Amino acid sequence: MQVPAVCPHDCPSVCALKVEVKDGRIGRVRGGDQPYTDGVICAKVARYAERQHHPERLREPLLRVGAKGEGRFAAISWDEALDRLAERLRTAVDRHGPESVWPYHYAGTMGLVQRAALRRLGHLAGWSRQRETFCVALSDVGWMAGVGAKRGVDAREMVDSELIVVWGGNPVHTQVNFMHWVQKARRDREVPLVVVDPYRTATAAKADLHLALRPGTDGALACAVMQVLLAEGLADRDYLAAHSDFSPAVEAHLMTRTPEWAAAITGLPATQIVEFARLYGRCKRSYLRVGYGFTRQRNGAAAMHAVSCLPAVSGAWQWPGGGALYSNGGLYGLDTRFLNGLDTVEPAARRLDMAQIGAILTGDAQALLGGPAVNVLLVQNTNPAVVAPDSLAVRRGLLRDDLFTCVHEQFMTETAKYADLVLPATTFLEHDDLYQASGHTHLQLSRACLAPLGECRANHDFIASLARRLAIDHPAFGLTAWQLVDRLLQGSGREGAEALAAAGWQDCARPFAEAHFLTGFGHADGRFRFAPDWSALGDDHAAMPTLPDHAELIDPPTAALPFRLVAAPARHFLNTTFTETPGSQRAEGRPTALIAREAGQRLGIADGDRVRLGNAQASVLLHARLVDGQLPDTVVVESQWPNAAFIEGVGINALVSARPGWPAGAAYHDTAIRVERVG
Ligand SMILES: Nc1nc2c(c(=O)[nH]1)N[C@H]1C(S)=C(S)[C@@H](COP(=O)(O)OP(=O)(O)OC[C@H]3O[C@@H](n4cnc5c(=O)[nH]c(N)nc54)[C@H](O)[C@@H]3O)O[C@H]1N2
Ligand SMILES: Nc1nc2c(c(=O)[nH]1)N[C@H]1C(S)=C(S)[C@@H](COP(=O)(O)OP(=O)(O)OC[C@H]3O[C@@H](n4cnc5c(=O)[nH]c(N)nc54)[C@H](O)[C@@H]3O)O[C@H]1N2
Ligand code: SF4
Ligand SMILES: [Mo]
Repeated sequence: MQVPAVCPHDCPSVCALKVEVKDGRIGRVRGGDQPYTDGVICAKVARYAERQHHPERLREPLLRVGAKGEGRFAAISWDEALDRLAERLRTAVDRHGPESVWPYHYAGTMGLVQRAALRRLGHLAGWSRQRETFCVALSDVGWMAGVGAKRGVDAREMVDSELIVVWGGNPVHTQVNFMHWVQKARRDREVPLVVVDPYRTATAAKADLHLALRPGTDGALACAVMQVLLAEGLADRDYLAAHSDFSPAVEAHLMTRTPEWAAAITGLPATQIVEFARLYGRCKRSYLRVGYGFTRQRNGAAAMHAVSCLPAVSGAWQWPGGGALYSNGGLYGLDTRFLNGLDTVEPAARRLDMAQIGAILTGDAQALLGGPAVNVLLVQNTNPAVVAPDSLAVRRGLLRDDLFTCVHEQFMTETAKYADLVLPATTFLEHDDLYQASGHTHLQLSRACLAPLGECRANHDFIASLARRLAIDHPAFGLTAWQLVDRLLQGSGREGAEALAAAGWQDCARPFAEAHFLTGFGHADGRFRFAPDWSALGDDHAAMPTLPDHAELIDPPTAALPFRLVAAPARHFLNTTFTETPGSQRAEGRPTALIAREAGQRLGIADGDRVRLGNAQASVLLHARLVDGQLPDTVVVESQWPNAAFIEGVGINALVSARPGWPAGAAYHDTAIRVERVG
């Protein structure tokens, strides 16, 4: 039997799936018929049977019996687990106050109901809140600064585009359906593909033009492109006057940002910048796919704003196949207050920065915002021992004797290994949920097609039973996930769950004029902003450029740390999800530092040598591969491998500092390092 489902993982594609189900097991997973998915999915989810039926799936609650982090546990019942957890929570709240409990959650499943489970309870209990800084904190701010609304042009429009630009993202790895639509656009026509990325990614390898710039310099490149457009008559001045705040002051500023100026910052030849600018200016129907990667820099918000100015200068927004897409996250307009437990309370608790979990758990007063130490950490949907910056500090924190950690997981992740209590979680094939997408425009429902494995519980079910133990009352805890989906849809003025299930999906794409912002950008005056109001987006914005620019906020290379590290996503993992499946492990090989051939030769490094990457925070030992297509001072490690996969058990995020970009947000690809050959 083939049943429909939706991929729950944190990927812009949010694919519709068709899953073969027989006798309680799944076979091959294929792409569904939903128009954007169009039958195409990635290899790692096609072989989801490996993950779903993995012998190491967690099946029962586990209580730590060994030392912290040692990984020795004994099975206990759910009743005992919930009793112990509730008791520990009550003690923490009595002794240290509700803010000593930190619910810590991220994007293991993107399903709206299951993802919000821990947040829902945390808000109602008055526990510490979480500032969500792993992924979109910098990119959102940069996009909102100019465009003012979190949506963009439908990628399916690329069949009308004259030019496709992928800026600071690697969709061959991170969003395979986007490449499917690129291929459709290029099948019968010569549509050039330009990729802006510090290394020759699998996406860049397909490009007609690859701009391999220095990480953290995208603002400079964007400004120089605008300079050429303005200087060479390729700007659309009528469009600028009608739809933006463009002014003589903006123009005078941009005229100083010449290709030669940008060449010195980006490391790109000025001639290549001019070549790209002319191509962009001449192809009016240019589609700009803006990635997240280039915003994982301390100047990420400024860089995003500068790049988002391009289709306003060229006027590309007006044309079919023209404009830009960063995320459609703001398209769906769902009212999530009830879902998040925010309909009855206005939580006043402090908001801890999730990326600073290392500093927070090790007692840094500033990171704790002057409040109490964290005494109970409740983890769901995330693996901070690997994915968070400064991972050695995270590990030190998790080892604290006085900290009680409970992890709700599908697998014994490195975070779970440090826990006192590990609870087994269902997969998306075992629970119901509703999905919206950042990379397309469809709302989709997914229903359980398998019984929960062993004693696994869905996020919502576990949290609802914990709420009952804690006597925290809210109508959400009395509803099933399906009923919550129904309530969410109807509470947002839509038809209910049954209707959506019958339809298969709902396409929420806006009509052309609205999707292209011809009826107005997201600001009150309807105009795109070259001069952003940063004060509306964060505090202490003095370091932010008042006009599109390169901001010197990055971790700069020095004589001692002359290289810049990009810790980019791997193709066959999804963050750390799939690091447990044999197919993905085989396809990825081992943690590898991609070093520019020229630099490697200078340092006497050969393919397969062991190299040590280091900075003031840590050092990481792994194997090297010499590559072409990146600047000599760029080093790339595709990850996120478990820490244990590295030669000394110290993973790549040990090198990444938790110092945030402005106004908040982890800077995963912004790290100055040294490189040493170990042999
Ligand atoms: N296979 C796979 N798919 C994934 C993920 C995964 O880990 N693996 N992760 C998922 C998640 S959570 C997310 S948020 C998305 C992310 O998807 P993307 O938008 O692709 O963003 P990133 O993954 O952060 O980075 C991708 C690219 O950014 C480049 N980059 C880094 N710094 C710079 C810079 O300064 N300038 C420029 N121009 N480029 C830079 C990197 O070299 C890398 O090629 O993908 C999702 N999909
Ligand atoms: N070096 C480096 N580090 C990065 C990044 C990078 O590009 N480079 N990217 C960053 C980004 S963009 C992000 S979004 C974060 C992602 O960080 P995370 O959100 O932590 O992503 P994962 O590592 O995939 O961990 C998700 C966990 O949730 C579990 N899970 C899945 N479904 C469910 C469920 O239904 N219930 C429960 N209880 N658990 C479930 C999975 O088994 C998995 O262990 O990583 C960040 N870290
Ligand atoms: S991980 Fe992304 S590309 Fe793969 S099936 Fe899921 S949504 Fe689609
Ligand atoms: Mo992410």
